[in-house]
Amino acid sequence: MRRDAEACKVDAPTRLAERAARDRLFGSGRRRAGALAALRGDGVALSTTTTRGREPRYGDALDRYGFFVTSEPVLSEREADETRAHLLSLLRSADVYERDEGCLGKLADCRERFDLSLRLTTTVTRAVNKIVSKLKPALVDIFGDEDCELVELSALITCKGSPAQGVHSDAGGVKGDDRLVSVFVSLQDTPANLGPTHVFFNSPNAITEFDYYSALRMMRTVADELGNSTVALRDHGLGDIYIKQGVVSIPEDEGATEEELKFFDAHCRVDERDHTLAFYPPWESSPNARLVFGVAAATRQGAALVYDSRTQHRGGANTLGARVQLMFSFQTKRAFVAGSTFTMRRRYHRIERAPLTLMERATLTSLGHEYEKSESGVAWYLRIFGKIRLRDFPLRADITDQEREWVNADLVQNSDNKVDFDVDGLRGDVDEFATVKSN
Ligand SMILES: O=C(O)CCC(=O)C(=O)O
Repeated sequence: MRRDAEACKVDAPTRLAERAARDRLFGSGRRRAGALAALRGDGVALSTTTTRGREPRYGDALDRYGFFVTSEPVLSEREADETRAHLLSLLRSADVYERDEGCLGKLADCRERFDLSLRLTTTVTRAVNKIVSKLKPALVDIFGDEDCELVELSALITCKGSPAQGVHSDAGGVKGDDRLVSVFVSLQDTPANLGPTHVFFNSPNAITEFDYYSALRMMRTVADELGNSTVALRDHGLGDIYIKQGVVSIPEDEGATEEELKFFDAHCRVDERDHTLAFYPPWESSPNARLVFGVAAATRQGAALVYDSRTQHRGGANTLGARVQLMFSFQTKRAFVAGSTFTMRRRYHRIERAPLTLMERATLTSLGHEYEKSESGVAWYLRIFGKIRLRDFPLRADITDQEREWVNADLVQNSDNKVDFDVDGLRGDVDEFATVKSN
Protein backbone atom coordinates (compact mmCIF):
# COMPACT_ATOMS: atom_id res chain seq x y z
CA MET A 1 0.00 0.00 0.00
CA ARG A 2 1.19 3.48 -0.88
CA ARG A 3 1.10 4.83 2.68
CA ASP A 4 2.65 1.75 4.26
CA ALA A 5 5.60 1.99 1.93
CA GLU A 6 6.30 5.67 2.44
CA ALA A 7 4.30 8.07 4.51
CA CYS A 8 3.18 5.71 7.27
CA LYS A 9 5.87 3.04 7.29
CA VAL A 10 4.69 0.46 9.78
CA ASP A 11 8.11 -0.95 10.58
CA ALA A 12 9.88 2.37 11.23
CA PRO A 13 11.73 2.55 14.58
CA THR A 14 9.50 3.73 17.42
CA ARG A 15 12.26 5.13 19.61
CA LEU A 16 14.85 7.78 18.82
CA ALA A 17 18.36 6.40 18.49
CA GLU A 18 20.04 9.47 19.95
CA ARG A 19 19.98 9.44 23.75
CA ALA A 20 20.21 13.20 24.23
CA ALA A 21 17.31 13.83 21.85
CA ARG A 22 15.22 11.20 23.70
CA ASP A 23 15.99 12.78 27.02
CA ARG A 24 14.69 16.12 25.82
CA LEU A 25 11.24 14.66 25.12
CA PHE A 26 8.49 15.14 27.68
CA GLY A 27 8.00 12.00 29.72
CA SER A 28 11.68 11.17 30.06
CA GLY A 29 11.62 12.00 33.76
CA ARG A 30 14.28 14.71 33.32
CA ARG A 31 14.09 18.11 34.95
CA ARG A 32 12.96 20.67 32.44
CA ALA A 33 15.49 23.07 31.04
CA GLY A 34 15.01 26.39 29.24
CA ALA A 35 11.96 28.56 29.84
CA LEU A 36 9.97 25.77 31.48
CA ALA A 37 12.49 25.53 34.32
CA ALA A 38 10.80 28.68 35.65
CA LEU A 39 7.66 26.66 36.32
CA ARG A 40 9.57 24.67 38.95
CA GLY A 41 7.61 21.51 38.30
CA ASP A 42 4.26 22.95 39.32
CA GLY A 43 2.70 22.41 35.96
CA VAL A 44 3.29 21.36 32.35
CA ALA A 45 5.15 18.17 33.32
CA LEU A 46 3.47 16.34 36.19
CA SER A 47 4.24 13.00 37.68
CA THR A 48 1.53 10.35 37.87
CA THR A 49 3.21 8.77 40.84
CA THR A 50 2.61 10.65 44.03
CA THR A 51 4.64 10.91 47.17
CA ARG A 52 2.50 11.18 50.29
CA GLY A 53 1.51 14.71 51.05
CA ARG A 54 2.98 16.04 47.81
CA GLU A 55 0.30 15.27 45.29
CA PRO A 56 0.49 17.35 42.15
CA ARG A 57 -2.61 19.41 41.59
CA TYR A 58 -3.65 18.25 38.17
CA GLY A 59 -6.88 20.27 38.06
CA ASP A 60 -4.93 23.40 38.97
CA ALA A 61 -2.48 22.73 36.15
CA LEU A 62 -5.37 22.52 33.71
CA ASP A 63 -6.78 25.77 35.05
CA ARG A 64 -3.47 27.56 35.01
CA TYR A 65 -1.84 26.28 31.84
CA GLY A 66 -4.65 24.48 30.00
CA PHE A 67 -2.75 21.19 29.83
CA PHE A 68 -0.04 19.00 31.31
CA VAL A 69 2.13 16.16 30.12
CA THR A 70 3.09 13.20 32.26
CA SER A 71 6.67 13.30 33.39
CA GLU A 72 6.96 9.55 32.93
CA PRO A 73 5.37 7.08 30.51
CA VAL A 74 1.93 5.66 31.33
CA LEU A 75 2.55 2.70 29.00
CA SER A 76 5.76 0.69 28.85
CA GLU A 77 7.72 0.55 25.59
CA ARG A 78 6.49 -2.97 24.94
CA GLU A 79 2.87 -2.05 25.64
CA ALA A 80 3.15 1.02 23.43
CA ASP A 81 4.75 -0.96 20.59
CA GLU A 82 2.03 -3.62 20.72
CA THR A 83 -0.77 -1.07 20.85
CA ARG A 84 0.78 0.94 18.04
CA ALA A 85 1.10 -2.10 15.77
CA HIS A 86 -2.53 -3.02 16.49
CA LEU A 87 -3.87 0.50 15.79
CA LEU A 88 -1.91 0.81 12.56
CA SER A 89 -3.17 -2.59 11.52
CA LEU A 90 -6.77 -1.51 12.26
CA LEU A 91 -6.33 1.65 10.23
CA ARG A 92 -4.83 -0.31 7.34
CA SER A 93 -7.97 -2.40 7.23
CA ALA A 94 -10.13 0.74 6.91
CA ASP A 95 -11.20 1.58 3.35
CA VAL A 96 -10.31 5.24 3.82
CA TYR A 97 -6.65 4.39 4.31
CA GLU A 98 -6.34 3.49 0.66
CA ARG A 99 -8.12 6.55 -0.63
CA ASP A 100 -6.18 9.52 -1.91
CA GLU A 101 -7.87 12.03 0.41
CA GLY A 102 -5.98 10.67 3.42
CA CYS A 103 -8.63 11.89 5.83
CA LEU A 104 -10.87 10.18 8.32
CA GLY A 105 -13.06 12.14 10.69
CA LYS A 106 -14.23 15.70 10.96
CA LEU A 107 -10.90 17.26 11.72
CA ALA A 108 -9.29 20.60 11.12
CA ASP A 109 -6.98 20.53 8.07
CA CYS A 110 -7.62 16.86 7.47
CA ARG A 111 -4.80 15.64 5.22
CA GLU A 112 -2.92 12.43 5.96
CA ARG A 113 -4.83 12.54 9.23
CA PHE A 114 -7.03 9.75 10.54
CA ASP A 115 -9.30 9.68 13.55
CA LEU A 116 -10.43 6.07 13.80
CA SER A 117 -13.00 5.61 16.54
CA LEU A 118 -12.24 2.34 18.30
CA ARG A 119 -13.94 -0.74 19.61
CA LEU A 120 -12.75 -2.28 22.86
CA THR A 121 -10.54 -4.92 21.27
CA THR A 122 -8.31 -6.98 23.52
CA THR A 123 -5.27 -4.78 22.87
CA VAL A 124 -7.13 -1.46 23.05
CA THR A 125 -8.78 -2.49 26.31
CA ARG A 126 -5.51 -3.59 27.85
CA ALA A 127 -3.85 -0.29 26.93
CA VAL A 128 -6.73 1.92 28.05
CA ASN A 129 -7.00 0.06 31.36
CA LYS A 130 -3.32 0.57 32.00
CA ILE A 131 -3.36 4.26 31.09
CA VAL A 132 -6.48 4.95 33.14
CA SER A 133 -5.03 3.13 36.14
CA LYS A 134 -2.00 5.45 35.97
CA LEU A 135 -4.05 8.58 35.40
CA LYS A 136 -6.83 7.81 37.84
CA PRO A 137 -5.53 10.08 40.63
CA ALA A 138 -5.26 12.89 38.08
CA LEU A 139 -8.74 12.26 36.69
CA VAL A 140 -10.29 12.11 40.15
CA ASP A 141 -8.52 15.33 41.08
CA ILE A 142 -9.79 17.00 37.91
CA PHE A 143 -13.39 15.76 38.05
CA GLY A 144 -13.79 15.43 41.79
CA ASP A 145 -15.18 11.89 41.62
CA GLU A 146 -15.29 8.74 39.49
CA ASP A 147 -18.56 9.55 37.77
CA CYS A 148 -17.03 11.22 34.73
CA GLU A 149 -18.02 9.60 31.44
CA LEU A 150 -15.87 8.28 28.62
CA VAL A 151 -17.02 10.17 25.51
CA GLU A 152 -14.22 9.59 23.01
CA LEU A 153 -12.00 6.64 22.24
CA SER A 154 -9.96 6.65 19.08
CA ALA A 155 -6.69 6.18 17.30
CA LEU A 156 -5.43 9.51 16.07
CA ILE A 157 -2.90 8.84 13.36
CA THR A 158 -1.06 11.23 11.09
CA CYS A 159 1.24 10.25 8.26
CA LYS A 160 4.13 12.09 6.67
CA GLY A 161 2.74 15.05 4.75
CA SER A 162 0.10 15.98 7.29
CA PRO A 163 0.21 19.78 7.56
CA ALA A 164 0.01 21.80 10.78
CA GLN A 165 -3.60 22.39 11.68
CA GLY A 166 -5.21 25.73 12.21
CA VAL A 167 -5.30 26.61 15.91
CA HIS A 168 -8.57 25.56 17.49
CA SER A 169 -10.18 24.38 20.71
CA ASP A 170 -12.49 21.40 21.08
CA ALA A 171 -15.18 23.18 23.03
CA GLY A 172 -16.74 26.52 22.30
CA GLY A 173 -18.33 26.66 25.68
CA VAL A 174 -18.59 24.68 28.86
CA LYS A 175 -21.20 25.27 31.51
CA GLY A 176 -20.27 25.95 35.13
CA ASP A 177 -17.80 23.44 36.53
CA ASP A 178 -18.27 20.98 33.68
CA ARG A 179 -15.15 19.79 31.98
CA LEU A 180 -14.17 17.80 28.96
CA VAL A 181 -10.63 16.49 29.22
CA SER A 182 -8.72 14.70 26.49
CA VAL A 183 -5.75 12.37 26.83
CA PHE A 184 -3.32 11.71 23.97
CA VAL A 185 -0.84 8.90 24.54
CA SER A 186 2.11 8.82 22.12
CA LEU A 187 2.79 5.28 20.98
CA GLN A 188 6.24 6.14 19.67
CA ASP A 189 8.76 8.81 20.51
CA THR A 190 7.24 11.92 18.98
CA PRO A 191 9.85 14.59 18.20
CA ALA A 192 8.84 17.97 16.79
CA ASN A 193 9.01 16.83 13.14
CA LEU A 194 6.62 13.92 13.74
CA GLY A 195 3.92 16.53 14.36
CA PRO A 196 3.15 16.44 18.09
CA THR A 197 0.24 18.51 19.36
CA HIS A 198 1.01 22.18 19.89
CA VAL A 199 -0.75 23.37 23.03
CA PHE A 200 -1.03 27.03 23.90
CA PHE A 201 -0.89 28.40 27.42
CA ASN A 202 -3.74 30.04 29.15
CA SER A 203 -2.28 33.28 30.32
CA PRO A 204 -0.86 34.82 32.35
CA ASN A 205 1.51 32.32 33.93
CA ALA A 206 5.02 32.18 35.30
CA ILE A 207 6.86 32.24 31.99
CA THR A 208 4.67 34.19 29.66
CA GLU A 209 1.92 36.72 29.64
CA PHE A 210 0.89 35.71 26.18
CA ASP A 211 -1.69 33.34 24.98
CA TYR A 212 -1.78 32.51 21.29
CA TYR A 213 -4.11 35.35 20.37
CA SER A 214 -2.32 38.09 22.25
CA ALA A 215 0.98 36.98 20.73
CA LEU A 216 -0.67 37.04 17.32
CA ARG A 217 -2.02 40.53 17.94
CA MET A 218 1.47 41.75 18.79
CA MET A 219 2.17 42.47 15.11
CA ARG A 220 -0.78 44.84 14.93
CA THR A 221 0.16 46.47 18.20
CA VAL A 222 3.68 47.08 16.92
CA ALA A 223 2.33 48.36 13.61
CA ASP A 224 0.03 50.77 15.47
CA GLU A 225 2.99 52.01 17.49
CA LEU A 226 4.84 52.74 14.29
CA GLY A 227 2.09 55.11 13.23
CA ASN A 228 1.61 55.66 9.56
CA SER A 229 5.20 55.29 8.56
CA THR A 230 5.60 52.99 5.59
CA VAL A 231 9.37 53.19 6.04
CA ALA A 232 9.19 52.06 9.68
CA LEU A 233 6.78 49.26 8.81
CA ARG A 234 9.10 48.03 6.08
CA ASP A 235 12.08 48.27 8.44
CA HIS A 236 10.24 46.06 10.90
CA GLY A 237 9.40 43.47 8.27
CA LEU A 238 5.69 44.34 8.40
CA GLY A 239 5.45 46.08 5.03
CA ASP A 240 4.04 43.13 3.10
CA ILE A 241 1.16 42.66 5.50
CA TYR A 242 0.25 46.24 6.38
CA ILE A 243 1.04 48.32 3.30
CA LYS A 244 -1.53 48.12 0.52
CA GLN A 245 -0.90 50.05 -2.70
CA GLY A 246 1.67 52.20 -0.95
CA VAL A 247 -0.67 53.13 1.94
CA VAL A 248 -0.60 51.87 5.54
CA SER A 249 -3.61 49.68 6.20
CA ILE A 250 -3.95 47.92 9.56
CA PRO A 251 -7.10 45.79 9.83
CA GLU A 252 -9.40 46.52 12.73
CA ASP A 253 -11.65 43.50 12.86
CA GLU A 254 -11.12 40.75 15.43
CA GLY A 255 -9.80 37.87 13.36
CA ALA A 256 -6.27 37.61 12.04
CA THR A 257 -5.89 37.87 8.29
CA GLU A 258 -4.41 35.08 6.20
CA GLU A 259 -1.29 37.20 5.67
CA GLU A 260 -0.86 37.87 9.38
CA LEU A 261 -1.19 34.17 10.19
CA LYS A 262 1.39 33.24 7.56
CA PHE A 263 3.80 35.88 8.83
CA PHE A 264 3.28 34.81 12.42
CA ASP A 265 3.80 31.14 11.62
CA ALA A 266 6.92 31.93 9.62
CA HIS A 267 8.46 33.50 12.73
CA CYS A 268 7.38 30.84 15.23
CA ARG A 269 9.85 28.20 16.28
CA VAL A 270 10.10 25.36 18.71
CA ASP A 271 12.97 25.73 21.19
CA GLU A 272 14.71 22.37 21.05
CA ARG A 273 15.88 22.54 24.66
CA ASP A 274 12.44 22.48 26.19
CA HIS A 275 10.01 22.32 23.27
CA THR A 276 8.45 25.68 24.06
CA LEU A 277 6.82 27.45 21.14
CA ALA A 278 7.64 31.09 20.66
CA PHE A 279 7.19 33.96 18.24
CA TYR A 280 10.55 35.53 17.35
CA PRO A 281 9.77 39.09 16.23
CA PRO A 282 11.84 39.83 13.12
CA TRP A 283 12.17 43.46 14.19
CA GLU A 284 14.17 42.59 17.33
CA SER A 285 17.95 42.59 16.96
CA SER A 286 18.52 40.13 19.81
CA PRO A 287 18.02 36.51 18.72
CA ASN A 288 16.77 35.75 22.24
CA ALA A 289 13.85 38.18 22.07
CA ARG A 290 10.75 36.06 21.85
CA LEU A 291 7.23 35.60 23.12
CA VAL A 292 6.76 32.14 24.55
CA PHE A 293 3.12 31.14 24.28
CA GLY A 294 2.94 27.37 24.08
CA VAL A 295 4.56 23.98 24.00
CA ALA A 296 5.03 21.35 21.31
CA ALA A 297 4.02 18.27 23.32
CA ALA A 298 6.94 16.23 21.96
CA THR A 299 6.55 13.17 24.12
CA ARG A 300 8.53 10.06 24.72
CA GLN A 301 6.91 6.76 23.78
CA GLY A 302 4.10 5.94 26.21
CA ALA A 303 3.82 9.43 27.77
CA ALA A 304 0.55 11.35 27.81
CA LEU A 305 -0.66 14.84 27.06
CA VAL A 306 -3.76 15.78 29.05
CA TYR A 307 -5.62 18.94 28.05
CA ASP A 308 -8.82 20.77 28.83
CA SER A 309 -11.10 20.93 25.80
CA ARG A 310 -11.07 24.74 25.89
CA THR A 311 -7.30 24.88 25.44
CA GLN A 312 -6.17 26.25 22.10
CA HIS A 313 -4.14 23.64 20.25
CA ARG A 314 -3.30 22.19 16.85
CA GLY A 315 -1.74 19.06 15.42
CA GLY A 316 1.81 19.94 14.28
CA ALA A 317 3.15 19.31 10.78
CA ASN A 318 4.32 15.74 10.31
CA THR A 319 7.28 15.57 7.93
CA LEU A 320 8.56 12.18 9.07
CA GLY A 321 6.24 9.17 9.16
CA ALA A 322 3.52 7.42 11.16
CA ARG A 323 2.53 9.19 14.35
CA VAL A 324 0.10 7.04 16.30
CA GLN A 325 -1.75 8.31 19.35
CA LEU A 326 -4.26 6.49 21.47
CA MET A 327 -6.73 9.13 22.55
CA PHE A 328 -9.73 9.29 24.81
CA SER A 329 -11.81 11.92 26.57
CA PHE A 330 -13.80 12.05 29.74
CA GLN A 331 -16.48 14.59 30.51
CA THR A 332 -18.20 15.54 33.74
CA LYS A 333 -21.29 13.43 34.35
CA ARG A 334 -24.15 14.84 32.27
CA ALA A 335 -21.98 17.70 31.13
CA PHE A 336 -23.07 20.52 28.92
CA VAL A 337 -20.19 21.06 26.53
CA ALA A 338 -20.97 23.05 23.42
CA GLY A 339 -19.12 22.54 20.19
CA SER A 340 -17.28 19.33 20.89
CA THR A 341 -16.95 16.50 18.45
CA PHE A 342 -17.97 13.21 19.98
CA THR A 343 -16.87 10.47 17.66
CA MET A 344 -17.11 7.48 19.95
CA ARG A 345 -18.65 4.28 18.64
CA ARG A 346 -22.36 4.43 19.25
CA ARG A 347 -22.44 1.33 21.40
CA TYR A 348 -20.50 3.18 24.08
CA HIS A 349 -22.66 6.26 24.32
CA ARG A 350 -26.23 7.44 24.29
CA ILE A 351 -27.58 10.49 22.53
CA GLU A 352 -30.62 12.30 23.74
CA ARG A 353 -32.53 15.27 22.54
CA ALA A 354 -32.43 17.55 25.56
CA PRO A 355 -34.76 20.50 25.77
CA LEU A 356 -32.98 23.75 26.53
CA THR A 357 -34.03 25.97 29.35
CA LEU A 358 -34.08 29.70 28.77
CA MET A 359 -30.79 30.01 30.65
CA GLU A 360 -29.18 27.33 28.53
CA ARG A 361 -30.39 29.01 25.36
CA ALA A 362 -28.93 32.26 26.60
CA THR A 363 -25.66 30.50 27.43
CA LEU A 364 -25.43 28.97 23.98
CA THR A 365 -26.29 32.27 22.36
CA SER A 366 -23.65 34.12 24.33
CA LEU A 367 -21.12 31.49 23.27
CA GLY A 368 -22.10 32.04 19.64
CA HIS A 369 -23.63 28.60 19.17
CA GLU A 370 -26.57 27.33 17.24
CA TYR A 371 -29.32 25.21 18.62
CA GLU A 372 -32.31 23.53 17.11
CA LYS A 373 -35.90 24.59 17.38
CA SER A 374 -39.09 22.73 16.55
CA GLU A 375 -42.02 24.36 14.82
CA SER A 376 -43.82 24.48 18.11
CA GLY A 377 -40.97 26.57 19.52
CA VAL A 378 -39.23 23.96 21.69
CA ALA A 379 -35.47 24.51 21.64
CA TRP A 380 -33.21 21.52 22.06
CA TYR A 381 -29.77 20.15 21.52
CA LEU A 382 -28.26 16.70 21.29
CA ARG A 383 -26.80 15.61 24.55
CA ILE A 384 -24.19 12.90 24.71
CA PHE A 385 -23.89 10.52 27.62
CA GLY A 386 -20.94 8.20 27.89
CA LYS A 387 -22.17 4.81 29.08
CA ILE A 388 -18.76 3.97 30.55
CA ARG A 389 -17.71 5.88 33.65
CA LEU A 390 -14.33 6.14 35.30
CA ARG A 391 -15.61 3.97 38.13
CA ASP A 392 -16.28 1.14 35.62
CA PHE A 393 -12.56 0.65 34.95
CA PRO A 394 -10.87 -1.76 34.40
CA LEU A 395 -13.00 -2.56 31.35
CA ARG A 396 -13.52 -5.89 29.67
CA ALA A 397 -12.79 -6.29 25.96
CA ASP A 398 -15.90 -6.84 23.86
CA ILE A 399 -14.25 -8.00 20.63
CA THR A 400 -11.08 -9.81 19.60
CA ASP A 401 -8.15 -8.13 17.87
CA GLN A 402 -8.71 -10.23 14.77
CA GLU A 403 -12.30 -9.17 14.03
CA ARG A 404 -12.36 -6.34 11.55
CA GLU A 405 -15.88 -5.93 10.16
CA TRP A 406 -16.57 -3.09 12.56
CA VAL A 407 -13.74 -0.96 11.23
CA ASN A 408 -15.61 0.06 8.11
CA ALA A 409 -19.09 -0.23 9.57
CA ASP A 410 -20.71 2.23 11.91
CA LEU A 411 -18.05 4.88 11.44
CA VAL A 412 -19.15 7.99 13.25
CA GLN A 413 -18.02 10.85 11.11
CA ASN A 414 -20.86 13.16 11.79
CA SER A 415 -19.95 15.37 14.69
CA ASP A 416 -23.44 16.67 15.31
CA ASN A 417 -24.65 13.08 15.40
CA LYS A 418 -27.95 13.69 13.62
CA VAL A 419 -27.39 10.52 11.66
CA ASP A 420 -27.30 8.56 14.89
CA PHE A 421 -30.17 10.39 16.36
CA ASP A 422 -33.07 8.09 15.60
CA VAL A 423 -31.13 4.90 15.84
CA ASP A 424 -30.97 5.32 19.56
CA GLY A 425 -34.72 5.04 19.78
CA LEU A 426 -35.52 8.69 20.16
CA ARG A 427 -38.88 9.83 18.99
CA GLY A 428 -39.48 12.26 16.18
CA ASP A 429 -38.09 12.93 12.80
CA VAL A 430 -35.11 15.23 12.69
CA ASP A 431 -36.35 16.71 9.42
CA GLU A 432 -39.32 18.24 11.12
CA PHE A 433 -36.92 20.55 12.92
CA ALA A 434 -35.42 23.60 11.42
CA THR A 435 -32.01 24.76 12.45
CA VAL A 436 -32.22 28.24 13.82
CA LYS A 437 -29.29 30.49 14.28
CA SER A 438 -29.21 31.93 17.72
CA ASN A 439 -28.69 35.62 17.46
O1 LIG B 1 -3.06 15.89 15.95
C1 LIG B 1 -3.16 16.45 17.04
O2 LIG B 1 -2.31 16.37 17.89
C2 LIG B 1 -4.37 17.30 17.36
C3 LIG B 1 -5.59 16.75 16.77
C4 LIG B 1 -6.71 17.70 16.74
O3 LIG B 1 -6.83 18.58 17.55
C5 LIG B 1 -7.71 17.57 15.68
O4 LIG B 1 -7.51 16.74 14.79
O5 LIG B 1 -8.68 18.32 15.68
